[in-house]
Amino acid sequence: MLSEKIQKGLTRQLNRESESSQLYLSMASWSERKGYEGVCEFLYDHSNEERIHMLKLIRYINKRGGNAILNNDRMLIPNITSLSLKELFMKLFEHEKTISKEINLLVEISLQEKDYFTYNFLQWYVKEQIEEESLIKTILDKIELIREDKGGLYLFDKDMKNFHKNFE
Ligand code: OFO
Repeated sequence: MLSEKIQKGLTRQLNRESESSQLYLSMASWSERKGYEGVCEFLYDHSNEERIHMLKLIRYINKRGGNAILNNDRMLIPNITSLSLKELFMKLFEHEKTISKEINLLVEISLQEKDYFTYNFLQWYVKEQIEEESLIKTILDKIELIREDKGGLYLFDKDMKNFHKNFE
């Protein structure tokens, strides 16, 4: 059984992952409308990944006799319509750093509660967050290099189609 504290923390996290999925999805739609064919594929793909992160938590909570509750009343989708591509990825980078902090906090709680099953389960998320932060930072660095260069932007967008797969 999960302690009340762990149940609360895991539930919060599953809702954060659901919000992440929505955030990437809204950005995918934005970039599709802007004509960024590669960027939008990357973001649509990543939205699906975030949904998998959420699902893993739901299945784990239920398997441990908890109650996985989806509570989408705290959507954090920012208004992105006036953002540049760089600002969009800066927002994502900040978002991923916040998620990392939350995962770290959950790990801490699992140790306080002496819930080593949950501690072990969370190690997948710890590893994943290292990848997530690094992935978005790498993309931001590329955008920084390109700046206003239209040709560079075109090639960057083309590369983004496969970037996700190549990174792993
Ligand atoms: Fe679920 O890792 Fe990104 O947000």
